[in-house]
Amino acid sequence: MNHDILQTFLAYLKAENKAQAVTFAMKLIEESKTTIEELYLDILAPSLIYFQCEEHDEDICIWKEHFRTSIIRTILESCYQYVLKRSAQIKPINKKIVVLTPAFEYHEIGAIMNTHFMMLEGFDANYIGANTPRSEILSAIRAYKPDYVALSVTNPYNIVVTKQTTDEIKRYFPEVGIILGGQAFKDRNHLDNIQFDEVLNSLSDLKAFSKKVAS
Ligand code: B12
Repeated sequence: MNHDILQTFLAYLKAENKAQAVTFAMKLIEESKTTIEELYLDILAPSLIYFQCEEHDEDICIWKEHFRTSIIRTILESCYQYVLKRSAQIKPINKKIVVLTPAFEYHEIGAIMNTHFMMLEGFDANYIGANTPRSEILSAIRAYKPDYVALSVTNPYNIVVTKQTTDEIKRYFPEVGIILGGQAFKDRNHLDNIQFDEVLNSLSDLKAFSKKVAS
């Protein structure tokens, strides 16, 4: 990834210039200067993960973080049509995945990105939302009949609700596989006592999983 590209993008974000940031990112895709994977992992993710507020006033920091996230979300939604186009050209893996974040978990950018990555690997994947109550997850499984449910968890406080959610999924739908991903599982101790089938923490993990499932 060209360092100047990241710096230009960060400058638009720093100036809170949503129009220029979105236009710049979409041009990179339209002109094939980056792939979707590079855009997400080398530009969008670091622009959030390494965001540091220069203000001393915490209130200002919070709206800046919200605004930055909303810019990134707009770019992700704008990329969806390019994800569809590319995924139409690859061999489908006939497996459905429902992606979500469990109740109380508001961090959703990683979940949206990975839904797109799953589509680009050939999965029939859909992101159904953040902060999803347990009853709604069970209802989505009943209606949509996925092969897998993928839960993205960032905040370690949400490990307890993740355990309750995965216990319920396995109790009522033992045939549905559970995929876990997100910052909370970087600490493997957080997996203790949770029922799951796969933990995927990177695009290479996801690629290895798709190979395994497709074969
Ligand atoms: C944006 C943001 C928010 C936004 C989220 C908005 C949104 N719509 O998503 C808002 C403002 C809501 C928010 C709120 C809070 N946040 Co916040 N937030 C962030 C921030 C700046 C970026 C997160 C992000 O989007 N990263 C970019 C994505 C792409 O990275 P990612 O999620 O890790 O995903 C990658 C991988 O983990 C993986 N992955 C993720 N999910 C999945 C799923 C699957 C299936 C797979 C295969 C892979 C995968 O793939 C991605 C690409 O590599 C981080 C800073 C940081 N260092 O991450 C803090 C951070 C996560 N937040 C934090 C905190 C503490 C909070 C609050 C508690 C703050 C508060 N006091 O209110 C609340 C909690 C809200 C809640 N109940 O969930 C802490 C968490 C610390 C911790 N480990 O406990 C962080 C780390 C900030 C910090 N340094 O303290 N936050």
